[in-house]
Amino acid sequence: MRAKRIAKLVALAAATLVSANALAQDNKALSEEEKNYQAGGSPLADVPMYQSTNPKAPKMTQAEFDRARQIYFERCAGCHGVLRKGATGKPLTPDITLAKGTDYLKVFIAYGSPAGMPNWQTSGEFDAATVDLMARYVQQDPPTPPEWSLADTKNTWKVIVPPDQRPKKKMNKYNLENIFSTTLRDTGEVALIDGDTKEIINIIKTGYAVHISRISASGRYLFVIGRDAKINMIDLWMEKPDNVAEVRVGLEARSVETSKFKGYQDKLAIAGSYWPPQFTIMNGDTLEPLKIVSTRGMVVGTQEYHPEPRVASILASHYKPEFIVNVKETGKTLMVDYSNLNALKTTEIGSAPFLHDGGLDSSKRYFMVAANNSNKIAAIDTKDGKLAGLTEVGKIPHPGRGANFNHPTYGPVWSTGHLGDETISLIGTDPEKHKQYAFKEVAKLKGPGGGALFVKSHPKSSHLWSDAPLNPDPKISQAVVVYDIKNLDKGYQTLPIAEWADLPNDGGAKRVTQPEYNKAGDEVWFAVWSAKDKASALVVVDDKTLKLKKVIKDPRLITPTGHFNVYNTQHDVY
Ligand code: DHE
Repeated sequence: MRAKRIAKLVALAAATLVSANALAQDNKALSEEEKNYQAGGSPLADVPMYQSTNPKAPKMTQAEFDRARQIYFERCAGCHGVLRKGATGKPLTPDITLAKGTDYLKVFIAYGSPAGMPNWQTSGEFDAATVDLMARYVQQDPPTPPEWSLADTKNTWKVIVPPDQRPKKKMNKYNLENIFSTTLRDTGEVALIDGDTKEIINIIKTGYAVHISRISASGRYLFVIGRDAKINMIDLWMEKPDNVAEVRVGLEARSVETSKFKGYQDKLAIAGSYWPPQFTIMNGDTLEPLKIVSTRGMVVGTQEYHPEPRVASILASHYKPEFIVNVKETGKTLMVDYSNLNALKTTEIGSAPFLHDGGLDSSKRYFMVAANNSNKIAAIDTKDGKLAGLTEVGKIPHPGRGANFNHPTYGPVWSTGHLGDETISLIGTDPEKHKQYAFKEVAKLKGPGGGALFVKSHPKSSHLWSDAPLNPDPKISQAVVVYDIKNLDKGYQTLPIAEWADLPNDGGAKRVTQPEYNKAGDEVWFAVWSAKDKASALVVVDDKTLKLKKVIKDPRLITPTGHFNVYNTQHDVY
C-alpha cells in the first residue's frame, strides 16, 4: 500500500516537473514578469492574526505559523487572496489543500505549474525548509485580518493644518501645474519636483510603499496613497508644500481620487481598499471619513459570492457627480453618485473579472479599464452609465491610464501594453465618426517583449511611448520604446534611458518605469528604478528630438517608480 502511494507520488512529482520545466522553457519570461508584479509584498504581513487549530492539518508551532503567514502575505496573497479563496490565482482553502497533502503541495510550490504558479524553489527564492513550511501552512485554516470601521478610520485621522489656518492664496513661486509628484516606493515618501527647474521642492513622508498620486479638481491639493491605506493630503499653496491631513482607510489599498464634477470641485475624496474590501468617501479638504461602502458580493457571470473583491482603479467622472469605482474580483464597475451620501445611488456595470487599471479616452466620456487576467478591456460610458464595449486584447493588459492619440486610419484610439506579451493594443474610441471601430481592438503594434506596464502620449505630441520594466532581459527593462504615430508601420525606436542616467555600476536593476509628460507636452519623464540600497534617477527626454534633456540625481531619490504631473493628472491628459 505504502509502496504504491510512494510510486504514485513519484509519478505525480515527475509529471508536475515535466510540465513545470516545459513552462520554464516556453514561458519563463512570463512567469518571472508576473511574479515580479504580483508578489510585491503586503502590509498585512505585519498585522497580528489568530491561528486556529485544525486537527486535520499538519502540526505547526506558533512561530512557524507566524513566519509562514508573513511569507504568505509578502509573496502569495497578491494572487491567491487574503482569505486564500482565490483571486487571479487558484483558491488554497483547506478543503482543497488537505486533500492534496504536504508532499504534493511541496512539489507544486517548488516547481510551479503551467497555470502560472512560480517555481519558488528552483528559482532560488525559497529553500527546501521554506517550501515545507508553506506546504504545511496552506493546509491550516486561513487567518482573517481584522475589519476596519468608521471608528478605526477616525482613530487614524489627523488634520495637521486645519482649513482656516491654511494659506488664502498661493504662497510660493512654483508653477504648480508643472510640478511632478514622484513615488519613492520603499522609503514611503513622495518627491515634489519643479518641472521647470527640475529641482526637488520637498520630500514628504507618506504611507508605506506609496502607490499613486492624484490631484484635486482645482489643482491645489495632492492626494497620495500608500499600500498601507494611508492617505496624505498635501497643500501645494504652502510656501513649502507639505502634508495638511492624513487618514488610514483600511489595512491595504492602492487607489485615491477626488470629486471633479462642476460644483463639487475639491469637495470630496475617495479611496478604495484591498483589505477590507471597501471604499471610503471623505471630506475633500480635511479627509474626515464620511461613508464606507463594502464591495463584497457576487462575481459577474457566475454570480458566485466573493468574500474579498479588492477595489482597484477609481476615477472621478467629468459628466456627473460620480466616482467610477472598479471592483477587481467581481468584475464590476460601480458608478457611485456622491451628490447625496445619505441616499447613495450606485449604478453597477458588470464586464469581466479582474478589473485593474485604466483611464479615460480623449473625449473623457469613456473609461477604458483593463480586466487584466481576463485579457479584456471594458469601455464604460460615463455619460449614459452603461457598458459601451468589451474587447479581447493581448495577454494581461496593463495600461496605467493608457495613451490616447489620433490614428491615421481608425481615428481616436486608446492604447494599452501588456505584461504577458509584446504587443500594444489600439482600441477605437469614437462611436460617432468611426462607429465600425468603436471599442474594438483595431490594431496591434509589436513591442520588444512582455513586462510592459505603462504607455503614454500627449495631445501635442506625435509619439507613443511604452516601457517594459518587468521584462527579465535588462536590455529591454532598462530602455523604452517610442513609436511615431504618423508612421506606425515603421516600428519602434529604442532609447537606452538607464544608460543615459549614467548611474554607478552598483548592480542595481535600473528598471525604466512610467513615461509621463510635462504640462507643455514637449518633455517625457522616466524613473530609473533600482533597489533601496542602489542608485536611482529620473531621466527627462526631449519629445521632439528624442534626445536626453536632463538627468535628475539626488541621494534622496530612493526607489522612484510612478510620477504624476499636476496638470496632466488633474485634467486626465494622457
Ligand atoms: Fe500598481 C496604479 C495595483 C504593483 C506602479 N496599481 C495601480 C492601480 C492599481 C494598482 C489598482 C490603479 C490605481 C488607480 O488608478 O486608481 N500595483 C497594483 C497591485 O495590486 C500590484 C500588482 C501589486 C502590489 O503589490 O501592489 C501593483 N504598481 C505595482 C508595482 O510594482 C509598480 C510598478 C511600482 C510601485 O510603485 O509599486 C506599480 N501602479 C503603479 C503606478 C500606477 C499604478 C505608477 C499609476 C499609473 C497611472 O498612470 O496612473
